[in-house]
Parts: sequence; structure tokens; C-alpha cells
Amino acid sequence: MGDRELFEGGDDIARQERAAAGQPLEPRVGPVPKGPPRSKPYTHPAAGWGAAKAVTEFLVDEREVVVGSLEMFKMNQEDSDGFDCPGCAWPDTKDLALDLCENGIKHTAWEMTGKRTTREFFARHTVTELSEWNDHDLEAEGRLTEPMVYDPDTDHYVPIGWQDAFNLFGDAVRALENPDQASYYTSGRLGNESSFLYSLMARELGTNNQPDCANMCTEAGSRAMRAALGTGKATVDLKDWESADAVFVMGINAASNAPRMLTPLAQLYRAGKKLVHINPQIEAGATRTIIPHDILAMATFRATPTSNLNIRPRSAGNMALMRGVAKATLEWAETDEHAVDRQFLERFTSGFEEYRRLVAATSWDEIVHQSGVPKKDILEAAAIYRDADRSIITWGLGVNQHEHSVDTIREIINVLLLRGNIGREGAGAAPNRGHSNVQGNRTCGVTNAPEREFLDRLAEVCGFDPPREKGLDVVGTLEAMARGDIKVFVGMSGNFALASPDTAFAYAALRKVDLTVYVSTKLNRSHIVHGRRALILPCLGRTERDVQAGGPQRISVEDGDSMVHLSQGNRPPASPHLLSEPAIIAGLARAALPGSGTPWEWYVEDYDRIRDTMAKVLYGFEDFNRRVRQPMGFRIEQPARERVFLTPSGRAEFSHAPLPDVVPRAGRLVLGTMRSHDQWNTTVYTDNDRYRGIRNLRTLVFMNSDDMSERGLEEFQPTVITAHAKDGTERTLDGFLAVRHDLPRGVAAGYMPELNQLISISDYSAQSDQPLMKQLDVTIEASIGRTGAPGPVERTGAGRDG
Ligand SMILES: Nc1nc2c(c(=O)[nH]1)N[C@H]1C(S)=C(S)[C@@H](COP(=O)(O)OP(=O)(O)OC[C@H]3O[C@@H](n4cnc5c(=O)[nH]c(N)nc54)[C@H](O)[C@@H]3O)O[C@H]1N2
Ligand SMILES: Nc1nc2c(c(=O)[nH]1)N[C@H]1C(S)=C(S)[C@@H](COP(=O)(O)OP(=O)(O)OC[C@H]3O[C@@H](n4cnc5c(=O)[nH]c(N)nc54)[C@H](O)[C@@H]3O)O[C@H]1N2
Ligand SMILES: [Mo]
Repeated sequence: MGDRELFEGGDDIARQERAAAGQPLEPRVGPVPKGPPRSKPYTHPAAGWGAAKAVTEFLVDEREVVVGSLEMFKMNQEDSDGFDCPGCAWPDTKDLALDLCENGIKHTAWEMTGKRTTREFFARHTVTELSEWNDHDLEAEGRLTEPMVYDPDTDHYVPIGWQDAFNLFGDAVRALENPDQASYYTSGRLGNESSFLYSLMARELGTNNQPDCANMCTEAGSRAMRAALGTGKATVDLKDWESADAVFVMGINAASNAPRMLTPLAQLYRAGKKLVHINPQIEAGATRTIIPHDILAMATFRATPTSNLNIRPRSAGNMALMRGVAKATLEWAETDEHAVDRQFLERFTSGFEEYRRLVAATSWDEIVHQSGVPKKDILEAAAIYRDADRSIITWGLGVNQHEHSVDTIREIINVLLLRGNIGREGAGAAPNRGHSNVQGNRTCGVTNAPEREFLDRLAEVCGFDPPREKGLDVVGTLEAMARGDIKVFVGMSGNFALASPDTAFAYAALRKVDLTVYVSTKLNRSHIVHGRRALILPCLGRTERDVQAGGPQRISVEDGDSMVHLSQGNRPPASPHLLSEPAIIAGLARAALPGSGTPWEWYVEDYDRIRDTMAKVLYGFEDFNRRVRQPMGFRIEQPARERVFLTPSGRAEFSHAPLPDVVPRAGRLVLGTMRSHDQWNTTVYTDNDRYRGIRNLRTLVFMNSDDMSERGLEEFQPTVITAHAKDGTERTLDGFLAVRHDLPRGVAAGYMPELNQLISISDYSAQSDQPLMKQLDVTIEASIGRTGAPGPVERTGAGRDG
């Protein structure tokens, strides 16, 4: 594939196609493209100077941010007056002078912007007008500065005092017929203290309706690991990463979404260890990298490979592939006593014999057919696994967001158990996390399905009777809203409207709510697609100073390795009217629960007081205030790491699930939605995706070249994508441009959140309740008779859509 033909306005073609097809013209998510779309394979190493250049361009573009601003370099540092990078959840290390990444810097700069969304801005624009703006442009207005309330008479957001805002919420909640008519969403940006207070408030109000972003992200892994090992979290820490002999990276675009993973990968490669990537695409992180803080490598452009083997399954072929690795391992074990760890199997596991029989009964033909991987490749991966003393398997959304993800992750654990790769140095299961504190949110109480022991301790320590019934998750909340059963919705960080599946359904559902309340740093779609009444409550960001009656405050977060550490902002707040998240939660709680015995205001004066209570309620948080002040904080012990398995049998449990049929029907493709390099979930910085060679285009669908030819599709030709939902309904999207990509046949891919329109609310996993964001059953055809074949198209408007 060489350089491809260029022509004007890819996004505009998609938009005109949709308009011509009579489809509602949702605004763009990304900015208006700066030039014609381009697709050219990326041939450079990941990270390194390419990343450095991108950072410089980004910072210069964002003008007001001083390049090299000191704050940037205080991120993720050991001295406790640095702040935790609000980006991903990769663990911090004390050895690196500059343990940052391109995307962490972009993410932080986005928060540190000098632009402000003021009351004058809201006075200038009606909400109807704003609803036509790009998502990018909404956020690009800068930081929110004061609380605002929606005025239906004028269709404007107008200023409201904090206490009046709290009272509006309090009155609405107290007027509910029952507490389950409210739902309290969280995205993984909240600190631990806020997560604790927020979930406490919801439970004191009487509901476990606590959907969170994990319901769309890592839920499957938590469920699988808890069932198999008695813990929902990684059994490895950073030291284990350094001493592994083999690492298997499944379904993660590491160069874009977990860039700091590239460093241990490159170091392992240099030490002669083995790296296997399992992904339908060969992503940039599965080729080679220049380690950004390795000055010599940077100066000499010395790239280090980050992969020994790339295995390319079909979409959702992960489980069959793992079954193949198990089958090879067990076949070798018949003659090689070291192929499996018999002692470990006998002492620590349950259900091995049954698993062995199941694997023997699964034929190689079925494994090859369902995984889409030739037997020779499976054996090559299995041999690396067999020959490594210590193996880590890490996985991301390419494993989590399918129908059978729980079974798949249990199969991953089965494979690890075979060779005793749990609870041992350099070995283990490493679910890759999304948001910086998505793990901590759950640890500290945010969940719609709390465990009994936790509720018992909460009841005892906090002196109230928490609800015991399971509450609503993301899909459940949307369905309840659509039925009119949710009257009050609170979005504590995040962008619920745009991140959710089934965009049209979600928007209609949200518009039925009586009161929507969002605690946010920037304006986003969720504020525009609002309830009958709506509040925007602006909060401090993680980079900002938080001073309360008891002095400057710090919050804590938990990374993907269960390390809990402090984070302290050091910048002046974006506006004098901002409150901290704990202060906002306390205000909301007091207004809704005037008689509450919880000392909300007293907690906010000094977050140590919140931590003292958390220490009494939460497992592993004993002596919280002292231990969190240790250099690097402390690690919440994972019993499975010590081979203590808190399962009913007291052992690690093998699972025995049959292989699902994941082969698409004739003429169908499996479409997966994913992130570009230049976005953070619903925040899209540019229309580029550097490592996939794309410029100026997001409304695209990546396809295998033969799949395109078979459908008569040319490069950049507009398509019609039809998604066939489980409930028999269909959703159609016109005008997304076909782009040739190195993908296996039958696999199609494109970007979230644009493609969320295609995900039916009924398309969620029966195992994890997660929307099937990587497994849409679609037909893709050439779009005909509208704007026609590719050619120059006149661009409409400048600057804004609409
Ligand atoms: N810069 C940046 N960093 C981020 C984020 C961001 O938006 N931007 N988001 C954060 C969040 S919340 C999360 S959850 C993580 C997400 O990080 P990732 O898990 O990397 O998420 P995706 O971008 O969805 O990409 C998923 C990968 O899965 C692969 N894949 C798709 N289907 C399959 C399959 O069936 N099998 C296998 N083996 N692979 C498959 C795709 O090819 C792609 O490489 O990143 C976090 N970090
Ligand atoms: N089709 C499809 N859909 C997906 C996915 C997919 O792979 N495919 N991925 C899913 C996944 S993994 C996730 S995690 C979700 C993400 O869903 P969310 O977490 O809900 O979405 P984000 O885009 O991360 O949220 C961005 C908003 O957070 C607010 N914000 C930023 N910083 C702060 C802060 O410090 N405090 C507060 N209070 N607010 C802040 C800003 O207002 C910003 O607009 O999306 C899910 N949706
Ligand atoms: Mo996520």
C-alpha cells in the first residue's frame, strides 16, 4: 500500500451522505479537518521523536500553555507535591526522571488551558445553538467557571449560586417516590476520597444505582478474575513486569493508550525476553519504539523492537486462541514434565481434570476456525509460553468488550494456571486499566453490585442501613430512563451521553429525565443533551490547588497495580468559583439529606478525616493516612499474589466454558470501535491517527483490502454500514469512508464515539452486561446514488458545523 489519492473533505462527504439519506446530522465529534484526508502506512517507531514533535505541535497550537511549564514535569513524581497524571492508570515508577508520555502531556495540557467558558459565553449562545457545535469545539471553549442552571424559557444556561444549585438537587431527590428513581454515574477520574463520599451519598439516599465507566470498560475482567482467583485486580506489579520472561499483550493499542507500557516492553526485549502481541491489527506498539526518556536512544534515533511475534486472530477469536495455547501445552505435557506445573495444579487449583478433558475434546480444527489463526502460529505462541519460566498476560478492550469476554478472560487465567503463573514473581494476570482512577473508584465504593461484607462495614462505621439490592449499571440506567423510571441523574465526571451506546436511544432517554446534574471541568455533549432541568457544576481539576479550612488538601488514587498514592495540584484554580469534588459532593449530600449523621462539612475541611473513615470501612486501607504518605504510597495487598484464593473452594478455579461461535455469517463483518491516537475517549484533539497513518478523517471504516474489493469499494469511498442487533433491529450509518487497512478478512474497525450510533442498547454481553463495543455484526456496502463515488467535494462552512 503506497501513498493514496488525496481529495477534499472526507468528513464532509460523510455528512452530506447522511443528510441526503435523511439521517439526523449529529455534529462532528472532532474538529473541522484542517485538510484533505490522507492514509499512508506508518513506518516509524512508536514514541520517541515523533511523540516529542507531536507534543510540541500540540502545545504550540494550544498557545497559552507555556512549553516546558514546570507543572508538567511534576506529574507522577515521587515527591508528594506532584499530581497524578489524569491520563491512564499505568503505575508510576520512581526510577525514571521523566516518566511521562505524549498522551499524558496532551491530556494534562487540555485541562491546564487558559481559555474559559464564562457566563458571558452562555449568554451569547442558546443551548439549541450549542447543540450544533462540534464536541471538540464545546470542550475547546476552555474550563467551566461557575455553576449554571438551564433556563427553559430562554434556552440558555444562566448562573446560579452554589447553595441554590445544591438545593435544586436536594429538593428534586427528596421529592422522589423512591430512591431508585435516581442514578449516580462516575467516570474513572474521581479521586478515592470523592468516590467514597459520592457512593456513600447515593447509599444514604437509599440506592445502589451507581453506573460507572467500568460498565463499558473493564467489568468483564473484574468478574472473570473474581470468580477464578478471588480478586478483580492485577496480580502483578511493576517489579513483576521487569522480571518476566515472556509477556503476552492482548487487544491493547499500547502506543496510543498505554504508552508507558512501551518502556518495560523495550527493556524486556533488550534483555532477550519474549513479547507476543495478539491483535487483529499490528499496532505501532507491536513493532518498535524509541524510549522517550532514554537520552541516548533519543539522540541516536535508536529504536528497540517491542515484539517477537504478532498473532492476528479474528474479532473475538481470543478465547479459541487461548484454548489452542492450552491444548498445545497439555499435549506437550504428556511427554515433557515441565510443560505444566503439576505441584501448583494439585495444591492450588480446582477443576483441572475437567478442564484437561474439555481441552482434549476441543479439536484443532475448531480452534483454528474460531480463532482465525493458523495452527503453526498458535504453536509458536504456545512454545514461547512453555519455554518461559515466568509469563505475564495483559489485556485491554480488545478482550473486554465482546459477548463472551468473561469466558475469554477465564480462559486466559486457565492458561496462566497451567504453568503456575499466578502468585509468583515475574508472572501473572494484568488487566490494563482505562481511566487513571477507574480501579480506585471501585475499591472505594462505586459499584452497582456491592459486596455484603463491604455494606456491613459501611453500616457499622457510618451508622446507617445501606440498600442491599443490586442497582442499575450503565445499560440498565439508560433503559430505565427510556421507560421514564429515572427522574434524577448525576454524572460525576465523564461524558455519559456521548460515551454511551446507541446514541439516539441514549439522547432520547436522557431528555426524559427531570433533572440532570453534571460535575465537570469542561463543557461537553452531556450538558447539551440534558434533562427537563439541568445543572452544570464546575470543579477543580487534578492539576489545581485545593485549599480547605484545614489547609491545602491532597487526594489519593489507585493505579493499575493497586498502588495507592497521593496527588496534589499546584496550579491556581481555573476560576475562583470552582469547588473541589469532595466539597460539591458534600453540598449535594447535605441538601438532599438534611438530617444525615455523616459529618459532610467536617470531612471537607480536612481530607485526612475522610481517609480515617475509609480506613475503617475499606479492606486494605488500614492506617491509610500514614501509609499513603510513604514514598510511592502503599500497595493494597492482592491475596492471589500470595496464592491465597478467596474463592468458595479456597483454590484458583479453572473454568469449563465451551468455545463460542464467533465466525461472522456470510457477507457480514465484525466491526470494532476503538480510539485514535489523538483522542481521550470522547475528547478528540485532532482528526489524525498518526500511528495508523490517518490524517484529517474520523468518519471512516477500516477494512481488509479483499473485503473492500468484494464489495466494489474504492479507497475513501462512502459506505453504508448496517448493524444487525441482537433484538432484530437495524441501525444504519451513511457516508463513512472505507479505508484500506492491514486487517484480517472479516474484521472492520472505526472510531468511538462516532460509531456508538450503531450499537443497539440490546447489544450487551449476557456475561458482563457490557455493551458489545468491539463486536458489532454489520453489513458494509458502497453508498450509491447520493454524493456518488469519491471526487472533489465542496467544503461547507468554515469553523463550525451547522
Ligand atoms: N491516549 C489515550 N489513552 C487512553 C484512552 C484514550 O482514549 N486515549 N482511553 C483510556 C481508557 S478509558 C481505556 S479503557 C484504555 C483503552 O485502551 P485499549 O484497550 O487499547 O482500547 P481501544 O482503543 O479500544 O483499542 C483496542 C485494541 O483492541 C484491538 N482489538 C479489537 N478487537 C479485538 C479482538 O477481538 N481481539 C484482540 N486480541 N484485539 C482486538 C484493536 O485492534 C485495538 O488495538 O485506554 C486508556 N488510555
Ligand atoms: N463505542 C465505544 N464506546 C465506548 C468505548 C469504546 O471502546 N467504544 N469505551 C468505553 C470506555 S472504556 C469508557 S472508560 C467510557 C468513557 O466514558 P467517560 O469516562 O464518561 O468519558 P470521558 O470522555 O473520559 O469524559 C470526558 C469528560 O470528563 C470531564 N472531566 C475531565 N476531567 C475531569 C475531572 O477532573 N473532574 C470531573 N468531574 N470531570 C472531568 C470533562 O468535562 C470531559 O468532557 O466510554 C466508553 N464508550
Ligand atoms: Mo475505559
